Amino acid sequence: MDITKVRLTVWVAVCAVVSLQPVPVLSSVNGGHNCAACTIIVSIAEQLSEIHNETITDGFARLCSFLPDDYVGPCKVFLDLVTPVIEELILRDLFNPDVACHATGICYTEAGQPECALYPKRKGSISHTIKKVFPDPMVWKIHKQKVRSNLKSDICTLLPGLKQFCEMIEKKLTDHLPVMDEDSDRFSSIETLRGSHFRGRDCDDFQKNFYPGRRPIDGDKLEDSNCNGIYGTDKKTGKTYEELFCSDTKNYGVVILGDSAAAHFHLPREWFSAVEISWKSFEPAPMIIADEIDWPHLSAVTGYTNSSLLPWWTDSVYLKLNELNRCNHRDYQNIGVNGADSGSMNDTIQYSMARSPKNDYPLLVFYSLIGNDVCNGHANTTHDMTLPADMKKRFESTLKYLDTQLPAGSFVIATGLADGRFLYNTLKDKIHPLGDWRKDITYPMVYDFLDCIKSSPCAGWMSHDESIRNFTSERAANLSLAVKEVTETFKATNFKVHYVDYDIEEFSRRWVKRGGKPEDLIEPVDGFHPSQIGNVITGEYFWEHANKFFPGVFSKNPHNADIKKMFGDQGGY
Ligand SMILES: *[C@@H]1O[C@H](CO)[C@@H](O)[C@H](O)[C@H]1NC(C)=O
Ligand SMILES: *[C@@H]1O[C@H](CO)[C@@H](O)[C@H](O)[C@H]1NC(C)=O
Ligand SMILES: *[C@@H]1O[C@H](CO)[C@@H](O)[C@H](O)[C@H]1NC(C)=O
Ligand SMILES: *[C@@H]1O[C@H](CO)[C@@H](O)[C@H](O)[C@H]1NC(C)=O
Ligand SMILES: *[C@@H]1O[C@H](CO)[C@@H](O)[C@H](O)[C@H]1NC(C)=O
Ligand SMILES: *[C@@H]1O[C@H](CO)[C@@H](O)[C@H](O)[C@H]1NC(C)=O
Ligand SMILES: [Ca+2]
Ligand SMILES: [Ca+2]
Ligand SMILES: [Ca+2]
Repeated sequence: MDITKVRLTVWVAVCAVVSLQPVPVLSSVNGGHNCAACTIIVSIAEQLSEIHNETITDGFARLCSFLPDDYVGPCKVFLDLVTPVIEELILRDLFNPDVACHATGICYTEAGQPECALYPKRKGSISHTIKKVFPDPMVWKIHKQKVRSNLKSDICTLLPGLKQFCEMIEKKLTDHLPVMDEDSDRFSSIETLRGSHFRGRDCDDFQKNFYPGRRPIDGDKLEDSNCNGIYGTDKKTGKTYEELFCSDTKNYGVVILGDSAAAHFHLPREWFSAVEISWKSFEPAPMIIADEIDWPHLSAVTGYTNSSLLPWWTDSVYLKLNELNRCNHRDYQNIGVNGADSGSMNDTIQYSMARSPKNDYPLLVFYSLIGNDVCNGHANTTHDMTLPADMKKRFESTLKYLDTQLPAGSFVIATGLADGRFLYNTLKDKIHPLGDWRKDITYPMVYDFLDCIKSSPCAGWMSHDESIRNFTSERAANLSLAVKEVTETFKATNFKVHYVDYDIEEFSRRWVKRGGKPEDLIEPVDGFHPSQIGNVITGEYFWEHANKFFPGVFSKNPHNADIKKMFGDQGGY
């Protein structure tokens, strides 16, 4: 599964028009992600113009001016395309974002498809409204063609000098390995592009046998070969510090093999709310894009830092392991990929994990694919879901591979799928960030619109039809059972394996008990992924189960205080 198959459309929405990501190919209809992007951008611009008492053209200019320099160009191109149409519609009091995006030809209605709209239709069908305003089809056809061909061209080619950069990213992103990795040991010395946000930072990017998680070379007498910040020799005893401080307690690294939830997909809500949007909200955009819109450094399993960019703090299995034993510093890998399911995990993604069974410390591995096996597929939602027998075979195949890669004495915890009915049940009356200004857009409206253009990240759960949601959950439960059965029968040489439910209802009970609200657990923009606090609660739950299943394994290092005194922050991250 590569970046071109990412189904998380609200992201695509923004990126397709204003970013340098390759434009993803989706099985969408009626304009798909370009239509979603147009509708979102026109909505925000129009709301901005009302908030600031200015014309919609000025609202657009304001929106474009918020974007980082690289994005202003494409934004202006888009602006030039749509403003004449919007001005005409406003003049006739027929403007709304749906009508505007249909009138420009960015949204359209394919044969046999329904006419898609985010807002309630005011005066009959959109196409009828448009015919009234633009009765001359020839002139109009030319304009529409211009719009479509402009949107079809790769955004990368619109921006001078970016073409090679885009090609490099596109090529590397498909194997889920760090783009910047001089010594090809699968660890990077930069943060983004699958660097240290995803895997512990390479402390020497010119030595292939220096990387996080390895057993120290010659006790790290002179240099830090495992990047945990501990090296050198104690003059008094003549012993290396690795031996003094790290040999009484077992060292463990942590890995998650998973999907966008594992990688912590997150779109800033400030980008979608006309009330909150500002120049400042787009400052981190280049980083966010270069991280594939994922925030693994704040995630449930591999998070290691707090960020002022998200509400709430970070806690994770990695932080717990590191708190117990500071020798585990930097030994984490997030092998989470947007859109991953059991098939792509087994076919490709699993191979991007880095571990030497001989040279490295054992691992605690999480296998967590919580939805794409029932979410992928739009043409025939129910027909395209993974079958339990396939889930079993693929998961078994992944475990077999892990048995060849994991150092002896490792542990694996596999989770089931989520029960995504929690999403609709929790958000059905709530206002989406796009509706912040007028309190007019609810989550079901967004879900239905995305479903209509066949760009929903999960048509089965983000549906107004309860029987479809029920069917999706029933299949998800069957797939969870398949995973559980494999964990009960699989014979591994190098690890022990256990199953745990991915129990959102339980996460919700825990958070509500601490004074929170169930909706806090869901990403506000996509209405689909676990939020920052959702990740914290998930991490706590995972850690609790790791200790329950494997009691006494993860133990406290008595030398933590000495390590801190001697090596400070151990080189940080
Ligand atoms: C909005 O601007 C117009 C003219 O630019 C002015 O007449 C009107 O009073 C303004 N409204 C508000 C609410 O500021
Ligand atoms: C993050 O913030 C929380 C709450 O303020 C704090 O307890 C924790 O130590 C911080 N974690 C890190 C890694 O800085
Ligand atoms: C698992 O992936 C391998 C390639 O990595 C492939 O040969 C095999 O058929 C896959 N197994 C299943 C059950 O899909
Ligand atoms: C979806 O696939 C199932 C199973 O093949 C079939 O029975 C059903 O008619 C299909 N539905 C649509 C809308 O194509
Ligand atoms: C969906 O499942 C719930 C809970 O099991 C049940 O109460 C409800 O009646 C079901 N609805 C439909 C339409 O099947
Ligand atoms: C789930 O499994 C049960 C038992 O095998 C089966 O009867 C049911 O049809 C399955 N449901 C779905 C949605 O796959
Ligand atoms: Ca490297
Ligand atoms: Ca290295
Ligand atoms: Ca070391």
